[in-house]
Amino acid sequence: MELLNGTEHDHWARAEILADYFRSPSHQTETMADQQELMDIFDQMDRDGDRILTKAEISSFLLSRNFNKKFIEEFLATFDSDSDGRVTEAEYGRSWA
Ligand SMILES: [Ca+2]
Ligand SMILES: [Ca+2]
Repeated sequence: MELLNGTEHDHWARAEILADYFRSPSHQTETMADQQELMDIFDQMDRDGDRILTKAEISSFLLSRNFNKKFIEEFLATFDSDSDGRVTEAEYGRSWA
C-alpha cells in the first residue's frame, strides 16, 4: 500500500484503499501479508509505542497523509469499539480478524 505523501489528486483514492481495509467484511479472507501491512500501519501511527492509538496519534498520521477530518472521524467510529477516544491494538485487530 502506498502511504507516501502525494498530491490532492490521489487523496480520495488513498482514502478508499484504507477505507476498504477498514470497512470490508472480506478482511476475514485477507492474506497474512495484508494483515501484516495493516499492523505496520498501526506501528507507524503508534508514535510512543504503547500499543494504543490516541486520537492525536491517529489525527497526526492521517492528516500528514492528506486524509481529512471526516475520514479521521470515520476511522475512530470504525475502530474505537468502546468509544473512549482511543484505539487499542485489540480494537484495531478486531476490525478484520
Ligand atoms: Ca500510542
Ligand atoms: Ca477504545
